Amino acid sequence: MNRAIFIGIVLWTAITALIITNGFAANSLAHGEVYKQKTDNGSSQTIASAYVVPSVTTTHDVVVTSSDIQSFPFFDDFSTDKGWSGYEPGGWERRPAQAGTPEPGNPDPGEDHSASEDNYVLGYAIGGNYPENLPEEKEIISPEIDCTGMDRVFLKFWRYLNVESSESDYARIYISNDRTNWVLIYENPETGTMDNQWTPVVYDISRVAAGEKSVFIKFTMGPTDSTGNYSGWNIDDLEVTPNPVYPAEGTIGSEFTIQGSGFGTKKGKVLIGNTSLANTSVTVLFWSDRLIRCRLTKVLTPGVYKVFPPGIYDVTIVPQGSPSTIHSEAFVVRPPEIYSIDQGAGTAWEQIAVRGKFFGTVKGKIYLEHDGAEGPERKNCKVSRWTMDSTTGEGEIVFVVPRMLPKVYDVVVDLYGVLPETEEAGGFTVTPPEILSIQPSDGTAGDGITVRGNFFGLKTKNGIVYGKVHLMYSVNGNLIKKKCPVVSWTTDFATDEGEIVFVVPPGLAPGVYDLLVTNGVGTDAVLSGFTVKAPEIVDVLPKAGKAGDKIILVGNYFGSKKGTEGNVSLRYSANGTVIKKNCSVVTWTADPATGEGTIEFLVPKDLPPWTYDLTITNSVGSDVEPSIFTVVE
Ligand SMILES: [Ca+2]
Ligand SMILES: [Ca+2]
Ligand SMILES: [Ca+2]
Repeated sequence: MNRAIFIGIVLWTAITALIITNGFAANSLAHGEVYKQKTDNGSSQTIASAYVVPSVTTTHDVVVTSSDIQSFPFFDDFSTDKGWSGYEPGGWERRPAQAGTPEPGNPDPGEDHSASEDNYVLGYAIGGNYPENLPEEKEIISPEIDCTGMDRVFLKFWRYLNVESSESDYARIYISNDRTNWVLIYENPETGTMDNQWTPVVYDISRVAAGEKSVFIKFTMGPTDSTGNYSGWNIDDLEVTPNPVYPAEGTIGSEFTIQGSGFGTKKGKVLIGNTSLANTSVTVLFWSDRLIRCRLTKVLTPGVYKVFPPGIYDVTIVPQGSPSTIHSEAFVVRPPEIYSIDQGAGTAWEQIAVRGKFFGTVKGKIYLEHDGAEGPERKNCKVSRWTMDSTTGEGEIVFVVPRMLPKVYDVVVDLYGVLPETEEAGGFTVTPPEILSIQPSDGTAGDGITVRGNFFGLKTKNGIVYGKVHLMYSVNGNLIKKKCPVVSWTTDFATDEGEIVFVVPPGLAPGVYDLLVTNGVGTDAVLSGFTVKAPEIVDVLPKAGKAGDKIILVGNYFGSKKGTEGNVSLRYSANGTVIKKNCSVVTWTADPATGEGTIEFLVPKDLPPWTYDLTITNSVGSDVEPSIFTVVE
């Protein structure tokens, strides 16, 4: 491509000369001289013209952009300034795409068309709306483009345009050979224009541009009326090219158009081929004398497709009854590109979305892979969604995380098995559960305990229970795990936040335990995370009563149910005499959040009047309050 663009610093070092440095060369220019730079094909091009220098000797940092003639084909992704004129702050701008506010119409996009680091686009009021009451057309004009020797010329670009009906506001495109007389090639229609994605457009501008030494493109915004200001033009990846195919890149399932004339009215064939793939016909969706629409597919047998490996292809048009036309290197088959993985981490059976381009319209394979001792190890992931927009190439794959070891994995997209794979290194981390809180962190048998955290995933899959909660303790150096009944196990897969409610099992001695949460991937443990408590008596009301009276016992860690081991008894022992009677329990309740409990019991019959010890027992242990209750007659 014989194109040379210069951005550098101009140093005013003398009254009538300037020096341009760009890291490669330093040239001193006198007034009236031009700075030329050798291009890839060896020819010289004008990079900058010296002009009358004011009589100052100060140093200025100035960005100089070329004002030379742009060679053909012309391509601009707006990452550098190629010499468009008409910029003004808040009007026509070249800067990173910036999402705007929604109303009315769709806001400006937050990203440029092809994923690039600079994110630059050409747009009107980038990140905002065009103003109301613009009195005239606001213009941005391309550099001069030399189309000498081209008998067909196409203007192609990606558009994100929002503009009110042309009864109110205007967006137009013009072409010129002299920058004075302009030919209108586009005006927004009477229905409002509301792009909500980057949209490819192509115009055959041959009638103005074919064979011409000077071609200029002009976009305009306005005039606008007094109400309804939309977000206006956003333009990216603009080309002036003889290639009639557009978009000129894609993959299996991509649709493209071919513009021209003399195709005939009867449907012919379109072939794709190169040195590695013999000419192969693709699906023709529409055929007219001036426009053909195709899809890059060839069905070999139902469900089996011809593979077009990534590469540059010739496109051959075969009309019925007239000679074929070959457009050399007119279409590029692209490998898949991964832009983002919606969650960088997750646990078994989560659905993860991968966004990108050129995934194809037929389901391929996606793997999680890492370097094992014997080389790469990978697991094929179940695919629940595999889509691609056949025009823009934008796509989404949703896969299910397999049960695999917690690790950082590469995400590998494999289209049709035979094409080169696309990999996002370290793109996904398979993650075991993470416990963030245990509420409450102590309790007794039967209490419901809530564990909150991340990556709990699913409790049960295909009838197999993977989700488990244990309390663990050590006896003589041996770790013993007691399984806890799980009441509920929930995960919000959008955020990976989850909640588990388990019940403290019976049969554990009072003490401090480690809490373990396990799922299909692994286990998280909170050491000393939970304390099992025996009941504690706080008070007895009233402290005296006769047989049959209802007495209230207040305390902690009674447990929410009496169960088979729950017991309240009155006891007296002195001089070898032991009197002990179990009391009939009327109610046994506990607040699991606070551990506070209340028991109502009846004073037993046949107890001699005396002052007794009171004992409460549950499956964890007992508490005794000496000489607290007096039986009276
Ligand atoms: Ca761009
Ligand atoms: Ca308006
Ligand atoms: Ca805008």
